Amino acid sequence: MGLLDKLVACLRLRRRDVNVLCLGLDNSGKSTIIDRLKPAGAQVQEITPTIGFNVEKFSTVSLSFTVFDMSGQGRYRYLWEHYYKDAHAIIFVIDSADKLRIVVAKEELETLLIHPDIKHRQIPILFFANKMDLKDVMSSGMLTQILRLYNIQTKPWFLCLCSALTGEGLLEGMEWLQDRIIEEMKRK
Ligand code: G3D
Repeated sequence: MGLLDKLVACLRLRRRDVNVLCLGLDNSGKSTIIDRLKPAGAQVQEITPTIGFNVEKFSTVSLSFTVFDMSGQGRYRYLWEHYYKDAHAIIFVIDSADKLRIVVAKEELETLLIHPDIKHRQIPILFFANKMDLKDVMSSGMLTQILRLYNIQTKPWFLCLCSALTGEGLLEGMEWLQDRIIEEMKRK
């Protein structure tokens, strides 16, 4: 048990359980990101492509995350919507180097945003613009334009540049997401 865990136990604070959906096209880096977010000992060396979905669990001081790593392969994307209702937050991963399929990512995002279980909720969406370690990636301005993120006015969202390979940006994004989830819980 780490120091913070002991402190939480001493203060008898209970971590709140939250469900987070990790969405995005196949090959965008969802599994690699989730693997990076897990405690060091739990990291797996070989990451197999997600068939259907995987479930991963990890905790921070105040939240206990269950992350649904949803397969981005076209034939499995229909599964996503079954998990919208119980989700407290969404992580949408973008391959910032994939200029060909960014339009497909935009269409998937649009479908997500108009879904009845998402449309009227203030569910936070963290966009991880992944693979920033590569050359010739799309900038945050470009991604905001192409994905029309400025049209998302009823939900808190954040476009976070990151690299699952180096770990850069992941913590910043997760801190933002955690704060929004806690804010939303307090609001209810
Ligand atoms: P998915 O779960 O969204 O399908 P994966 O994607 O996590 O399986 O990653 C797909 C490929 O992208 C993997 O390469 C992985 O190593 C690579 N990748 C993930 N994140 C990054 C990143 O930030 N930078 C770079 N350069 N590559 C990344 P392979 O070769 O195993 O297919």
